[in-house]
Amino acid sequence: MLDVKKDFPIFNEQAKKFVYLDSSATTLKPQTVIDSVADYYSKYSANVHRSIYTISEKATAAYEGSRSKAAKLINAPTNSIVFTKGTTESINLVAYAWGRKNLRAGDEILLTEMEHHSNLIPWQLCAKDTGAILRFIPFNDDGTLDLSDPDQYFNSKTKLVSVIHQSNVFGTVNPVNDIVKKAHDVGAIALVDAAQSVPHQPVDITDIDCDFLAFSGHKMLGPTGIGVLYGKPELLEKMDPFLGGGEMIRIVSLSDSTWNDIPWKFEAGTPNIAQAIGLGAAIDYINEIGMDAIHKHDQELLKYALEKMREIPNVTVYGSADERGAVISFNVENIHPHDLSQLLDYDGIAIRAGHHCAQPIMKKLGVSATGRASFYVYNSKEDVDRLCESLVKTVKFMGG
Ligand code: 7TS
Repeated sequence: MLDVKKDFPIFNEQAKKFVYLDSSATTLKPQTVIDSVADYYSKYSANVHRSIYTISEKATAAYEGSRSKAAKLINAPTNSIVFTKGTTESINLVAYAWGRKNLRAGDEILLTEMEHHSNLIPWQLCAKDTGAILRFIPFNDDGTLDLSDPDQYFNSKTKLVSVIHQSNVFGTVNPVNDIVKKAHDVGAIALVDAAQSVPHQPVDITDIDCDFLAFSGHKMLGPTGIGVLYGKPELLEKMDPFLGGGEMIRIVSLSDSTWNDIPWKFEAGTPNIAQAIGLGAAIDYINEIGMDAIHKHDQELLKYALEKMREIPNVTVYGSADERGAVISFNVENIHPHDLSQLLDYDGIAIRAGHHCAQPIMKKLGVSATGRASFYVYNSKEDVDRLCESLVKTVKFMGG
């Protein structure tokens, strides 16, 4: 098991022993990431790509260095990495810059029933504007996708397939390689929402062969306000810009303009420089531990937690896919997850309670909300023990 709590200053700040189990929402930040952001602001806080003086060149080099690190992490060419605000903005970028241009009335957009709202609402808006039709691959009781009859979903009308790689509710790791292949077989393009997978397992875009892939820096130890859209360069080249403004142009006249090369064509205005630099430091930190070691650590914790939680009476765990990440959604009989979360907080344990931005999943499960514990590099088996002790106490308190 990894032992890296000492790298995360938040654990020193907390008065009582703090157990953080909400990494699917956002992760804690190691000192190296915090230092890299503070360093930029205190030592070279210039704008990027526009000035020829020392600290500006240093800022540009650090910003572009982070792009190379993000590219390497998913085995992509550097010019295929567009910096965005996060996964949500990455998907919206595709829905506006690719979707509005390429989708027509009657075309089908294929999603799954287990999407995060950020991979659902942009396509609802796009469907309204274009007349395209939304279709959904359903999920089974165990939280896996029902791909038993793929021809029902993949057909000549399918133009875009957009799927969540790892569910933020069930933890299920979906078979994205197969899904992308099926999309390509019917001539559709494929987007993978990798917000929950890139931080937790090796992801190689040459293996998945997706056309677009989106993830967020803050879910992988980096700052908020920075995310990535990977796009196949030939697709990015053909797309019009998403936002217009400074730096995304080449030549501007009063009536017309031409565009910068990719990826800068999609980065209008002053970007989130400090955040991008912080993401680079987060990737360095992850690489130092090693993604395989992170995945192994997560899996060991997940197995331990699942075994212990399933033994607690009156606790229902949702989802039981064979291949899954370290996130567990659950409910305790007769107690609302919000109340449960508050009771756990009295014991210094932070879980998420709510619909997890996946209301259609809640509806299908027949619940309004669930509790959710999610794990990352700084969690230990002791954290799981603390969660389970607190759950047992709560169940007893509720008369279970
Ligand atoms: N896609 C998935 C699979 C997610 O889990 C999230 C955030 C997003 C997209 C959106 O990412 P953002 O960085 O643009 O906000 N998921 C969660 C969660 O599970 N709890 O809080 C945020």
